[in-house]
Amino acid sequence: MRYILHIADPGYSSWSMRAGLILARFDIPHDLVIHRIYENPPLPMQIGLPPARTVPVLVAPDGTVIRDTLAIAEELASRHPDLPLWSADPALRILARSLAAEMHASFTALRSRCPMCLRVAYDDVPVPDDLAADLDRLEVLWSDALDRSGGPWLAGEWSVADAFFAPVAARIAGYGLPVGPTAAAYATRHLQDDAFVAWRVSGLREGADLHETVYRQPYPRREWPKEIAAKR
Ligand SMILES: N[C@@H](CCC(=O)N[C@@H](CS)C(=O)NCC(=O)O)C(=O)O
Repeated sequence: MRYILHIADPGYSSWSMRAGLILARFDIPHDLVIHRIYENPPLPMQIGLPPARTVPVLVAPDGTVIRDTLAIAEELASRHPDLPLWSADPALRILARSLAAEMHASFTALRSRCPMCLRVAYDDVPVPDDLAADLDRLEVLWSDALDRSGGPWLAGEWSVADAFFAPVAARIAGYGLPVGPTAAAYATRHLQDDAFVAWRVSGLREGADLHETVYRQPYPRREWPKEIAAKR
């Protein structure tokens, strides 16, 4: 019995990546259906599961359709109580849920100014005040979580909270964003994680080079980093 996860361009769709990493990291049997965000027919028609409008969309083995990454994570946790999707420890579970919820609802400057792109990395990216504020908040959240849990992931073992911040690590890497030593080490952990690396490989292979069109950036390009150096 397998799940079907509808995603879009894995090199660019950060919400797809979050859901895909959760399924991959917890070895939940699934197949991917890959759509193209900026091709016709429009994405909702490609998905073909109205009223689903965005990706990811998960179809459970019993045919139930689940929309929105947070709802997908919660439903997977309900259907697989044996798996520590949110951590098995009650206090760390609350921590993981709080972190994922804040990521889901916030960080608008980071998300709009630095769209995820797993194909190229940039130098000399400006950091206006709203982006700097988002980076400051990351430092606070990540340091607090790693202190409480003892690491190496936000809630100790890898959890949904880490899935939600994996595309943030990709943005820090791709845009060379200035972070301190704790955030740099945590983001590097993502870059070197097998599931992250496998997702990035599919992102390099699948679909058009959107960074040459809709996501084109005016900054000089550099090689994708293997690790992130602290810049604060
Ligand atoms: N709140 C949604 C956001 C999903 C989302 O915005 N997905 C993007 C791809 S990363 C999308 O489908 N964009 C197409 C569109 O907005 O038309 C979630 O958590 O799943």
